[in-house]
Amino acid sequence: MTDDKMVQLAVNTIRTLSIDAVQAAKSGHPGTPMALAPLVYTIWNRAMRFDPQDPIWPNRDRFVLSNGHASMLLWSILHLTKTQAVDADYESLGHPSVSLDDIRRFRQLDSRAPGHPEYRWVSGVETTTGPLGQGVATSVGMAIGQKWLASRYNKPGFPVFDYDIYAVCGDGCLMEGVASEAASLAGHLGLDNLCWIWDNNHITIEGDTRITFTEDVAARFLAYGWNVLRVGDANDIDRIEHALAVFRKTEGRPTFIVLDSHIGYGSPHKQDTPEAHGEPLGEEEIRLTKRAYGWPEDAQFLVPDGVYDHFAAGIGKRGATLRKSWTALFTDYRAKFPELATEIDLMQRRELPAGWDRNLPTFPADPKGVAGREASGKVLNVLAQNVPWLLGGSADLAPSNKTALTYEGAGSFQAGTPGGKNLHYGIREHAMGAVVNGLSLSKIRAFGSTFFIFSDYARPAIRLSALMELPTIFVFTHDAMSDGEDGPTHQPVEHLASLRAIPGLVTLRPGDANEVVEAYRYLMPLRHEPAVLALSRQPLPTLDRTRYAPAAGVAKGAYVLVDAPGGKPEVILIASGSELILAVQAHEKLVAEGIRSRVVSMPSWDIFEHQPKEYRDSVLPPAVKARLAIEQASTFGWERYVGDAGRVIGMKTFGASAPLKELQKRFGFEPERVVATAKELLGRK
Ligand SMILES: Cc1ncc(C[n+]2csc(CCOP(=O)(O)OP(=O)(O)O)c2C)c(N)n1
Ligand SMILES: [Mg+2]
Repeated sequence: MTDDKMVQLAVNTIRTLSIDAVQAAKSGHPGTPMALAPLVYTIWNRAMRFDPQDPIWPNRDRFVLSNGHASMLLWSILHLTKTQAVDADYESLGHPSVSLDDIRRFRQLDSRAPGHPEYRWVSGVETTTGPLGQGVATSVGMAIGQKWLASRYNKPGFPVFDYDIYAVCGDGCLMEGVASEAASLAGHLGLDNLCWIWDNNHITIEGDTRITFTEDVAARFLAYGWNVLRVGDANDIDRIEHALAVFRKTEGRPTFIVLDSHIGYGSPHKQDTPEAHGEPLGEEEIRLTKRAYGWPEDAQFLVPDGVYDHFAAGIGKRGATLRKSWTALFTDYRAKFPELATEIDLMQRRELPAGWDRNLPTFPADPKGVAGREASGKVLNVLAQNVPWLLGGSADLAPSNKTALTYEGAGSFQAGTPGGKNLHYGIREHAMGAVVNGLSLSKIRAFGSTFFIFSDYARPAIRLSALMELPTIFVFTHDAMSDGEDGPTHQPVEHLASLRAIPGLVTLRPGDANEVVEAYRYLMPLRHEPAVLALSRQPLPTLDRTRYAPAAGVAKGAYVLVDAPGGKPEVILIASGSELILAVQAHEKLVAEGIRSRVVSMPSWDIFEHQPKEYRDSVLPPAVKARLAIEQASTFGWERYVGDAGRVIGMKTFGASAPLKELQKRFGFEPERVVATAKELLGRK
């Protein structure tokens, strides 16, 4: 068989596996895999530096399928290249990541060929995609990550990190705002290790893109500062290969390849129609399409002789050679730069260096106190010096969020200074969320920051962090009504409830400066959970920990801060963040009146829920029904802790524009109201 014929056979294997899997599942997206099989073939078999034997080799090129609905492209290529499975501890499992049986069971429970690419579930998937635009935006984080890693770890003669990032996207991805934010940032940063390939097929679900998407996309990317290339025929493998080669030679700017394609390529009745996008072709159409490919019409899930060998001789051989020479290089590197090599090892396993928490501040008791954001800034500056690969920044609010790393040598990440640890995301919260994910996928400990209210603008990416089990960090300040005069557009209400509702996300709202320290101490060692910090803008009194329980209780999510004299509380006040001091003040008054009150500091529902029942019952004894929660946020969900007999002082409306003191009065966040409500609960006047 000539080489050309073999290539066609390999490409058509990707196509027909995709067609058959979607048909068997009676759901899925056949048209885009049919069109993009030659692209994926070319990237993987001709360009990518990836070893299927070791899909987590640190210097591998990354492949992102941002149009995640075309997941059969990934399942086909992972299967045909015999990419191996690894487990959550990064150990190789000795079997393929995606078997032919998984593909036969596409979209079925427990199959390693799920509906959309899922990081952690399928080895070889670099990031979870499906929400359009997220994949390409995340790829920008990966590209920033590679630049930073190269800057810190590469040494003359030791290009330990020199990988590239390829991301494929559709019309949908490029209509989404998150992709525009990310493309703008990538252009600004001149990320020449990043290549996006746009599947320009003019088709989305509702029809031709003439009805929605008529701008000059290429001109837009030129304006962003990208190098823009065009391949006019998605079946022209040589042209695709050439464009990819141009990308690798391009310096100082990212590359955008416009690839003109035909959705459902080869299907006599469905090519170029939206019907090819998201439904099985149907048995008769499949026969006709296979005939058009010169494929046996009745064969299903067929991998013809020679196809596996063809990939083994391409990406398999190239990848193995590259990885072996990298491993040898890294052995020499380890001998010459043992400390840096150890950092790389630790990072790969998401572990922390020894002494990561040394010099963390302790804040002395102080009635005037310290703002949550101030304490956070101090902690971040210590941690970033202890953990070289902790880096991040804000969406243009660093002076307010107090996230700037100000110590000598921290530096600013820019095109010319890729070793800087201060990232400037610009006013691009959604892309920031995705970039933080991309950095975390690169094993960097990354954080992003903005006002808590604008967490909404990053929420889809935060949700993906949790779904991917990434240890990202989001530092959100101005967590309640404290920026008073800015008014209700800037005052978060439902945000805590909405973030607490994301499975696996740890949301923390510390009540004083020492709780901020303990919050970081808790979240830093996390390896598989993202964390959100909700921090105050205004100073919060620093509690006297000789009178009150130690702030280390934060690690349990909630703890008894101060109890009724002699224990046996009759009423429990539960508070987080800025309302903790309110609970303490009310408690003192109640105790002075002979009422046995207890204050529970509850910075994190999520962490508390993971404690054993005995602990939870010791903090919130089931017998004590008089419970009052106080939080400057939506009351939504607090019933679970205060119960039917309890009450919540919280927000049922939006806030208002006024000085904080007046807002506290208007919305009832005053000790007198807490005292009165507690007494009501106890039936006392
Ligand atoms: C954020 C988001 N919105 C909507 C969808 C639903 N959706 C999936 S594919 C698709 C159309 C995408 O069109 P295009 O990217 O051109 O893909 P093609 O059909 O060309 O493969 C839509 C609307 C989604 N997955 N993510
Ligand atoms: Mg399209």
